[in-house]
Amino acid sequence: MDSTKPTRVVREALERAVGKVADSAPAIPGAPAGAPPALDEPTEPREPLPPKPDQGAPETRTATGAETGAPGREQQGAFLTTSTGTRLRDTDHSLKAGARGPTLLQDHHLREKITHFDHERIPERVVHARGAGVHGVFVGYGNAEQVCKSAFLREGESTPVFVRFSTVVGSRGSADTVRDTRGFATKFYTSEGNFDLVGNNIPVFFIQDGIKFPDIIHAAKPHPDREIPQAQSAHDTFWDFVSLHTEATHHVLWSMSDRAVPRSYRTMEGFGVHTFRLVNAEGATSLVKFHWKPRLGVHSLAWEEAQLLSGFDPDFHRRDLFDAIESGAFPQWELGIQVFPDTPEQTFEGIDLLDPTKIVPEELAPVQPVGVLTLNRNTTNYFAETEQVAFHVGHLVPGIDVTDDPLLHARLFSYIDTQLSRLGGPNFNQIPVNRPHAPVNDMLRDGAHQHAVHSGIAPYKPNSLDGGCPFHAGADMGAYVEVAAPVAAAVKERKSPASFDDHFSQPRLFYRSLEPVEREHIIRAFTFELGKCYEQAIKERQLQVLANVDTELCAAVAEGLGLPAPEPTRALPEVTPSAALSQLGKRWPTDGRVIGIVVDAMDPAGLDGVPALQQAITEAGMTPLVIAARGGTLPSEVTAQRTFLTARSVEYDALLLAAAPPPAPDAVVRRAAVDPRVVVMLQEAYRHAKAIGAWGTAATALTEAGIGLDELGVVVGTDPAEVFTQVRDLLANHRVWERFPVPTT
Ligand code: HDE
Repeated sequence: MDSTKPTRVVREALERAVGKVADSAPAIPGAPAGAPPALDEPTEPREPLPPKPDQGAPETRTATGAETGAPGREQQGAFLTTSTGTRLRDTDHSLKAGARGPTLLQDHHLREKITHFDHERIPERVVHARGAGVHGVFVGYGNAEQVCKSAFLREGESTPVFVRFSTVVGSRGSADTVRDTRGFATKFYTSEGNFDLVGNNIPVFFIQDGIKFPDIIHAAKPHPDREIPQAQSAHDTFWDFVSLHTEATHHVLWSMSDRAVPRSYRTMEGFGVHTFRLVNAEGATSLVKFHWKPRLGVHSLAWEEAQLLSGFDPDFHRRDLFDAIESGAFPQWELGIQVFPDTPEQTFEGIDLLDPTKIVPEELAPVQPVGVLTLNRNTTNYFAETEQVAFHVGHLVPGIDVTDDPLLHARLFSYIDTQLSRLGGPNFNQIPVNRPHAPVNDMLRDGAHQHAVHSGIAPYKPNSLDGGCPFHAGADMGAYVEVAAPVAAAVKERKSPASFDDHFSQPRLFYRSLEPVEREHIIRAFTFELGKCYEQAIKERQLQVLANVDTELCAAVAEGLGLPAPEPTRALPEVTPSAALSQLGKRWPTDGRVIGIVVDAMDPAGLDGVPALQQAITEAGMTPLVIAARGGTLPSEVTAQRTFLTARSVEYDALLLAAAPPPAPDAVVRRAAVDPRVVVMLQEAYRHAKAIGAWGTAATALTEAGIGLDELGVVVGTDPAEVFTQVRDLLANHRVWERFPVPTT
């Protein structure tokens, strides 16, 4: 298959689709409204303010997919009304029998307002409850035609998409940066109907058969008696289950790796996990695995950073995504496929393609890019879009079919079923964010929240009363036709194939493919999580699992736990490491990174060079945030975005010091040369292996923090622009990796 990069046609389609937002991007993203508010409450009636330039809503379609151009039920008009459009004079006081009298049942406005409020919440997703959604566009490269006939993959074809990223275990209000798998669900509104690719940022899953899903989720969720801990796998029930259920081991290794604490949604890979079956125009089939490859590379947080962020900024990932889009740093991923011949045994190089706990190393089957996704519009309303979006692995289009992966089959049932209770009925596909852009003519009728006013009297087939409409389409007219895949003669039984029995060789492959520093992070993650368990039997059982993965890993975790390391109970296989699994060793674009600049509000001379530095950072596609002892406008017209009270190093990818500010009046420790919060920021940034730059007298702050001026990743100079250039260069490696301690063996 030809894997050429985007052609001119693709670039043009992309520019058409993304251009409009880029033009109006503000310098510092994150302001809450489209216009700054007046100091006093406005009194003149006016139309509602439009959304901010980075925001968009689902395209205006009817419930049957036709383009309308008409506004939906948005806020409109200058005056407050009831839900049926009657203007209101007062929404601040209930109707009472006198100012000090009882409230009257007659007050229909009060009752409508409170009743609606009482029902504002819908059940959160049973898994993946916490998420962030944005709009974008997908442009096909055209090179997938040999294997897939889907229209959205054609050269230059531009398809609107909605993507929802999520954590799995936590409740809707939990923190973004917990150690967890991330969901990466994409709805393509293609001309042939909606295609949902409902994937994760980890390429394998805990279970091989969907019937085990309630078990793994019940084990990972908080303990049912006290409902603790929230959004964590570091507790007894999780480790109890996975230590007994060894098919989870591969996913567990990924969960204990840096992959489970992404730096950003923008720096995550995505995976379809299951093997899918593609069909080309001639009807030939191939088996494939889907991959999303981020243009910015795959990067993670340091574990301590992730923990601190859970407190300092629980919205870190969604804020990062929205701010990057608002500032015009649109994240991009290439959609890639690994292609395997569709053979009767459905294996590739001895790997069972129906086993969702296995990957196929990229060295054996390269990932071939077939199109590019650009996320370019934030939502206008979280509930209407992100909360109500309903994904379903059964939303397929011609050219894409499922395989007999038993995990996928349970999902084919589950996703429609869950929407019924979450979205209150069977008409969830009529909600604006779920509406297809292809015409809908489905003969499904009535039900709660029916939006369509269907005409005709014969919603059944065959009929003559509606002229026989709607008619079946043939495959040549774009109909979805399931592949006539053979099913091997079999008996009915509750059983997995013998090829699903190997639970240890791929976890070992993953561990052995990583660099020493990445392996050290896995060791620490296991030690942390098992260290949080109360039951020694569970720790010992999990150590036995680790012994069967890797002796060094097991020994290091056992040492951390203060327990003896067990011997493996089976031979450890030879594995060929896959370099593609490591995050290290490459250099990446730095778009959308955040640079903190520490200044001294009392030192006008030191502030002189800051505006030019801010401009250089912005021009480099990054966001500069000035940190000072107090907020507001400082000398040299510099505005402080953060103060020592609100800032913490975890928010920044790199720190620049324009000054070594003395303790501010609100510092607890006053007898020091440098404000203690600046010292903490520097020490944390250093510990998290971040680049740090300083010029002039600011270098004294480094000394105060115990950081040597000649240490790796510390840039000391005289010219701010020159220091920034070197720091930016370091950022292309993501971190100063050499600073992390590594295992000695
Ligand atoms: Fe899901 N999963 N899942 N899942 N899943 C849901 O659907 C389920 C699985 C994934 O942003 C639910 O609408 C079962 C694998 C994502 O809205 C629910 C099984 C993968 C999202 C559900 C799996 C995923 C979900 C919850 C085992 C990676 C978030 C609410 C057979 C390939 C989608 C909802 C969004 C959501 C069931 C396994 C990914 C309950 C039964 C494997 C990204 O239907």
